[in-house]
Amino acid sequence: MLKFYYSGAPNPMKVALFLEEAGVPYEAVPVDTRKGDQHKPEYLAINPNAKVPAIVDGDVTVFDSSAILLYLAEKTGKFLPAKDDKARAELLSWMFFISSGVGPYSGQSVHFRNYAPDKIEYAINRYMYETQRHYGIIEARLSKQKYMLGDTYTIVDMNLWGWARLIPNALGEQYWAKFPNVKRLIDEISARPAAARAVAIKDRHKFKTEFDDEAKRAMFRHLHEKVA
Ligand SMILES: N[C@@H](CCC(=O)N[C@@H](CS)C(=O)NCC(=O)O)C(=O)O
Repeated sequence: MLKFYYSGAPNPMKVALFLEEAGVPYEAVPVDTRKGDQHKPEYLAINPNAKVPAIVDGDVTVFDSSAILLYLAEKTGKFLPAKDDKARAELLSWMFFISSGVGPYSGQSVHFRNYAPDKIEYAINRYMYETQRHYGIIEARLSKQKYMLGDTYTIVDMNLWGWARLIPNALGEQYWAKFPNVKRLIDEISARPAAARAVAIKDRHKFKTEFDDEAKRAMFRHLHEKVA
């Protein structure tokens, strides 16, 4: 059975949503990133980047959430747009836009707003600026169409859902008012039974909740290693 290496964080949750939506049988394997499981040699053999998610499907290993979504969608033939060059180009453009822009900028915005030991105004402003700029582009698109690729719910919407439901953490609760169409889509996806099941997966396992020194050492390794 497919093994899904996960935690309750945004990137694994996109994959959980797909697995639940598509009805793919899987075994959820917890990777407790606050305990440092991501750095264990057996996990690094699956994902050398020491992050979640990753999947092992028979003799196939895939890491990085967008790569996993594309792999699973192409394998199952589900949640993809029409099979023509134009639709595939749109699919790839928006998948990469989300994975190289929305995800990293949102993640850094959450970090500098909530976790950095010093509140660095320049860093907070830069990452919030870029995060809200990316959501502005998505808002403009969703003001003209129901889903990211038109009339059909696809992996691009699932990819967006992973991070956009955390807009309050990345930007602040008040930003929902700036992105009403992003909110419309995220609320619609969150109301789907598959999304509720995806979010509930993490209750099957006991993850560490404290963000103590062990967690910081595992997740913020730069705190203990000066490279600049
Ligand atoms: N580009 C990767 C990023 C994965 C990522 O940053 N995962 C986070 C959770 S959302 C993680 O594993 N954090 C633990 C750590 O940084 O040690 C993807 O899209 O899967």
